[in-house]
Amino acid sequence: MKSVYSIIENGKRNIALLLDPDKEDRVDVPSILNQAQKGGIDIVFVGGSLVRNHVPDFIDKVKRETSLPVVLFPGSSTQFAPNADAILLLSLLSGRNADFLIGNHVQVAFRLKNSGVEIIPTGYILIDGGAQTSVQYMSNTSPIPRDKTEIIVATALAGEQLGLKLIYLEAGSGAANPVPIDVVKAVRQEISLPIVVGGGIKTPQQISDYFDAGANLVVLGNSIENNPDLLLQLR
Ligand code: 1GP
Repeated sequence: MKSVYSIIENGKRNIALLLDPDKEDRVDVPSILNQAQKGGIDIVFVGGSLVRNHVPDFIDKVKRETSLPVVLFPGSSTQFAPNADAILLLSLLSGRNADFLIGNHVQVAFRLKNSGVEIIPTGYILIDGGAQTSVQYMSNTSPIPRDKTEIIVATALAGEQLGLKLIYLEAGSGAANPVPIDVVKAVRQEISLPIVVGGGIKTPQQISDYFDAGANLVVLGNSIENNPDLLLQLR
């Protein structure tokens, strides 16, 4: 299998489907994955801010339904799963909470090394999406105000300078206001790393606007859970 990072780095218009293991009872995961596999989705992300269910079991179920790469997008080190194809090793750059910059990483470092899971060091930048998000509350950090473009760009640039491999611009799950297009453009102008955008994205037009602005990967969670037919419009 190609490395997940090379798919993100070389793909110009990739879409990831985010599945929350705790929503298994409410969402028809096999049918969504079946549809995703037919086209439109390139990568499956698995994770959530607070996960009750056993993540490795959920990943096993996902892998039975799809051959798409499965990437862990963890809310904390407790969600580590050695059967993922890759992990976004997130440093929450917008926050000032050491646990989410290095603490969780130390907790899981040996298990991660022994698992052989592909590691994608990711600068995770939370941008105000109009309401308090789970990430914000759980990480005890503040998002960057959405009109502070310079601070967002400087944060992404610092992530690149630290040697991270990916910048993730996040408005928060179900955000009323997704990441502004101009913010993506401004970050694109300043850094050369691949850019991921997620949070509150609902329409094919928004997705295409993000790609035009320079994003490499757009993440969809709630919009597909609530309306799986959206997958048909992504091909
Ligand atoms: C991924 O957290 C987001 O970055 C997912 O957000 O569920 O709103 O698509 P949505």
